[in-house]
Amino acid sequence: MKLRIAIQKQGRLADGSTALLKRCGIGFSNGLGKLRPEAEDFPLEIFFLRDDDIPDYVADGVADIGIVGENVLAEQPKNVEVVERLGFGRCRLSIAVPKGDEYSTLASLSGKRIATSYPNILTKYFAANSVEANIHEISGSVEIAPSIGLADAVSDLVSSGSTLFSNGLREVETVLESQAALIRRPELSAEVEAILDQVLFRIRSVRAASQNKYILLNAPTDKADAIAKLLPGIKSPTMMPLAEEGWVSIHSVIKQNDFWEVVDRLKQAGAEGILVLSIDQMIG
Ligand code: PRT
Ligand code: ZN
Repeated sequence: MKLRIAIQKQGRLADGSTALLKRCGIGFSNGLGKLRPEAEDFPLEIFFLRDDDIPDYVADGVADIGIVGENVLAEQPKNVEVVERLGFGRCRLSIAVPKGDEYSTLASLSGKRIATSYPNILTKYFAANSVEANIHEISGSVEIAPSIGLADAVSDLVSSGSTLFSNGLREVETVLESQAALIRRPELSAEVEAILDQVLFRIRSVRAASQNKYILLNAPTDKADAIAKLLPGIKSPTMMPLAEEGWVSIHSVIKQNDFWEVVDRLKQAGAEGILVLSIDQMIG
């Protein structure tokens, strides 16, 4: 029995999805144009698909789990559950207007034509804000719609913002934040469910590791307690005397997000020789 996972064949989620599986120790050969490779050392079968097809394949039971952008799920809800958000493929669905156009609130778009590939999300968003606009669905190159006179505004996915900028558009509203998510079919056999648990355990360890750093530093013994208090570690930090009299070595794990702020405070408190290391896996 194998767990069948659907991931994007080519595109913005493809590398992140295969990299995540590899970091989980699930290797597979991607070459030879094989559409359904099997993992080498794990009971997993992989389907490479277009991202838009992934929720359907999972809902229909062709695959058991899949990796897809939350934006795709929000546009077309399917009978799948989000098990875990994966932290890559981050983007937002925004509304943008031509740079020179006036804009104050969403009501500025009342009666205007908005071009988008996300008509369902947009329709709901405008309805929720009691603004009536003309949602015009187009499947690609949304950003050129205003310049060719097809729309007054657009709603498209944005990550760096450079596509909007180079098309003379200005981002004015965020409709939805999105990232890649692991989805599953609600009903799975007990055997497949057990394999999924193993995959999830590995994914969570990898994710925890990438959100944390291992920090080592030297502190004068008389300042060690004050310095240790600055380390919001998982548990209280490890302290070990150094060969050099009057100094201790302190080890701890800190959150990636807190990192620069904590390092600044540690230096001010008298820490020296600060080393920060990435963590490969973090087993809770
Ligand atoms: O062939 P297939 O159907 O599988 O791929 P696709 O072309 O439909 O999707 P793809 O690979 O472009 O995107 C897959 C998923 O990546 C999306 O569903 C999102 O969840 C996520 N994602 C993250 C993005 C972006 N960032 C993104 N920037 N998807 C698209 N874009 C596009 C956006 O539409 C615009 O054209 O990138 C452009 C804007 O980028 P910036 O950096 O200039 O702002
Ligand atoms: Zn697609």
